[in-house]
Amino acid sequence: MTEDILSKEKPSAVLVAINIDHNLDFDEDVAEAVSLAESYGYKILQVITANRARPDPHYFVGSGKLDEIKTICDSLKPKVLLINHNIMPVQERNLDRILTDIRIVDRTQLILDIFAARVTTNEGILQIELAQQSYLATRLVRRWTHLERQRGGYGMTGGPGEKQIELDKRAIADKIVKLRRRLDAIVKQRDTQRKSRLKNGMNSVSIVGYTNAGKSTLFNALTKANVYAEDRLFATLQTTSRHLFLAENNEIVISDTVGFIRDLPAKLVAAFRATLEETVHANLLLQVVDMSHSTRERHITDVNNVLKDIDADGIPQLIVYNKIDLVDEIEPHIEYNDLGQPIAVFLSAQNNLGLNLLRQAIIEKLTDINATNTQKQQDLVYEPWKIR
Ligand SMILES: Nc1nc2c(ncn2[C@@H]2O[C@H](COP(=O)(O)OP(=O)(O)OP(=O)(O)O)[C@@H](O)[C@H]2O)c(=O)[nH]1
Ligand SMILES: [Mg+2]
Repeated sequence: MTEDILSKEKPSAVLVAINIDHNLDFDEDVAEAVSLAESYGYKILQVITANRARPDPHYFVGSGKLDEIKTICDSLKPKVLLINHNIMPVQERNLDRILTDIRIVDRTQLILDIFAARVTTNEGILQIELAQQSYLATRLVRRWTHLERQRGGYGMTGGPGEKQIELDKRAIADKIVKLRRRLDAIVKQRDTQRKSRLKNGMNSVSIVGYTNAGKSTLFNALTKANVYAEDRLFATLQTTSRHLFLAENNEIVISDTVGFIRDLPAKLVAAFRATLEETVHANLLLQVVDMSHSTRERHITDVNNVLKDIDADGIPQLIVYNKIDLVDEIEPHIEYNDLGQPIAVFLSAQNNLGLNLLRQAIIEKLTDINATNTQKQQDLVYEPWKIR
C-alpha cells in the first residue's frame, strides 16, 4: 500500500458506511471516514450508505446492498473497497469471495495503513509492526482457508494449510515477543529519564485529544517548538516533549502526543504503549477539544474511553476548548467548579488567544494536585498512629 502513496497516483476507493441502530451522528461519521481515507491518499469514487439494525453476520451488509456494491464496483473498478467498520474475518472472507480483484480494507486496516505510511522513528516502526502482526494473527485462518479452497482441500483436517497456519501462528507469536522486548527496552530507557525528572520535582503534563483538535498547534504555541501540524487526521504519530517555564521557579515538562479516534482497536492502542507512556505517567492531562466541531462532546467520551484502555483515566484533566475563533461570542476564559478549581479553558491556539489563561490554569491545577498528593502522603505516614 505504501507503493500507492509513493507512486503519486491516488489509489481509488469506494467507501461503505452503514448506519447501525439509528446513530444520530451518522453524517459526521461518514464525513470523518472520508477525511480518514483522504488522509491516507485514497480518491473516493463513491460513498455507499445503508441503514441496518445490526450488521449482517455473513457479509456485514444486507444482500440487496451487496448487489448494489457489486454493481458499482463492476462499473467504477476501484482498487479498494473501504468499510468504515471493524469487520470480522469471516465477513471479510465472504466479501472477498464476491468482490474478486478488489482489496477489502476495514477501519482498523485503514488506520494501520495510515500509520505505516507515515511513521518515521524506529520506535514508531516497531509499534506499527507489532500492531500489524497482532491484526494479522486474527486473519490468518482466512488467508489459508482461502488457499485451501482453491486447492480443493477446503474443510479437510490435517491438510497442508492447517499445518501452515500452525507454523505461521508460531512465527507471528515469536515476532510479537521479539517486538515487545525491543519496545520494552525503549520504555525502560524513558523510565530512567522520567525518574530523574521526578527527583527534580518537575511536573509532567501531557496534551491529549481527538485527532485534528489542535494539540500540536497548542504545543507549538506554548513551547515555540516546530511540531508538524496540519488539517489532516493523524498528523502526529509520536510523542515530543519540551521543558516549559510557566512562572518563576515553575518549570514543567509538556508532551504532544498521537491523537485518538472513535473505535480505536484496543490492540492498536496497546501497540502504542511506548509512545503513550508519557501520557500514562503524567501528573496532569490537557484534553484539547475542537470547540467548533458539532460532535465535540462525543469526542470527549471517545478520548476518555481510550484513556481508560491505557489506564490513564485516573489522571486529573483540564479541558482545553480550542478554536474558539470559529465559534460566535466566546471569549477566552477559565471555567471553575464550585470549589474554585479550574476545569476548562477556552482559547484559540492558532490565534494566540487565551494562552496566558491556560498557563495560569495549569499552575492552579498543579498546585491543587500536588497539595492533594502531599495530603495523601501525610495520611499514609500517619495512618499507623491514627490506628493506635
Ligand atoms: N481556526 C483554528 N484552527 C486551528 C486552531 N488550532 C489548530 N487549528 C487547525 O486545526 C488543524 C489541526 O491542527 P493540529 O495541531 O495538527 O491538530 P492535532 O490535534 O495535533 O492533530 P493530530 O496530530 O492529527 O492528532 C490545523 O489545520 C490547524 O491549523 C485554532 O485555534 N483555530
Ligand atoms: Mg498533532
